Amino acid sequence: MPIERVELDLLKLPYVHFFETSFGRATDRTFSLVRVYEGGVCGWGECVAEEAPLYSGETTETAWHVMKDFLVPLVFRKGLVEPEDFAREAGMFRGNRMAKAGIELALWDLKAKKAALPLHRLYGGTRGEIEAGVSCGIEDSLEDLVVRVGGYLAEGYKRVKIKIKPGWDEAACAAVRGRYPGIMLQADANGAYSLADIGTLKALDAYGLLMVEQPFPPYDLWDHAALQREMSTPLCLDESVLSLDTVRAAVEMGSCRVVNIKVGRVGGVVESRKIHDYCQAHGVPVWCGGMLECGIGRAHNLHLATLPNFKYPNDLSASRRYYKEDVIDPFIELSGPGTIRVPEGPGIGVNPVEARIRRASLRQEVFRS
Ligand code: OSB
Ligand code: MG
Repeated sequence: MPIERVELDLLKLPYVHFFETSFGRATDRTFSLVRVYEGGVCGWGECVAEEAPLYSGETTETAWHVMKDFLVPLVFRKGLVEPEDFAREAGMFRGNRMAKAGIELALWDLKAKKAALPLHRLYGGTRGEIEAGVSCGIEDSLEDLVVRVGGYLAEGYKRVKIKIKPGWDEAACAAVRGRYPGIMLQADANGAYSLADIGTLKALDAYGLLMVEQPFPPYDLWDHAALQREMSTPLCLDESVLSLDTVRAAVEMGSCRVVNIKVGRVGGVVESRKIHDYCQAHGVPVWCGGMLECGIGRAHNLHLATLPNFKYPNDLSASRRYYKEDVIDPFIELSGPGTIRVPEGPGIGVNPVEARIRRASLRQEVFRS
């Protein structure tokens, strides 16, 4: 049957603790939820576009506009229900990948619920538990950072990523590495450097980092390749990876040795799986990045991260690391030291809580076929 109704919700949720990157400090997150209905079954998606076009060119408002005025009408006009059909047809529109992913994810959840299977079974996932890492923002002082990292380690996280920017890089790595010598540690610059900073970046080789993520801006594949030739630490690309084509260029050019997959950034699960398979065939490990999603987007990420070439710990943490009132029941929690069990119920396998969504909602719109 065709999709009979689509609902969009714009939510604002306060963080448990502010999150600061090279883009600035945020104390809450605005994002949208997508619901698609077919014959009384509801599929859920999350659109990870942020309020400001800092991480990506999309924003909550551009994504809303593209979903409302182009993607939802496309679903109705062509009677699209299968996520693969939607991905192919939505390809007629350029860019706007986070908007596309929001709808595609909802269609995946719907498909799995209709088949009464957890999503990871549709994807061909090969594990029931994923490795959970934690992403730590820039703090007011190095001591604050060390204390915060210590708290996460005490909760059981086995891999820590710290955000870096010019002026908060070597000292931050030295402080954390000095206090916790044996941990899996990595750094993420969100594109804050240029080739002129090569000395600072090369100095990070001394800290035994698992990888350095996205030192240069997104379109600088060439300079990433030049830096990777000079550094022994593997580079990982996040913002640069928008599609299978950009991954092929990056891998062939030697711009990175590791790839961060975010389903929103690449426009959906169909594209994520293509990237995953290409990387697997070329000996490039991947891991699942995060956008500080609420439980709905994070549950989607958990299922994706069950694929076999997700070889590093992921930016997937427990609900409480992000939000006091996550919008799902039960909350996502660590199931063992540094691991999260993947839900086994149908679809995403977590239950959205309507009352909490209503409380956090800034705006809702309903579309009928
Ligand atoms: O660069 O990985 C990033 C959050 C928002 C935007 C960009 C990034 C991040 C994170 C969060 O690091 C990771 C998470 O969701 O746990
Ligand atoms: Mg990143």
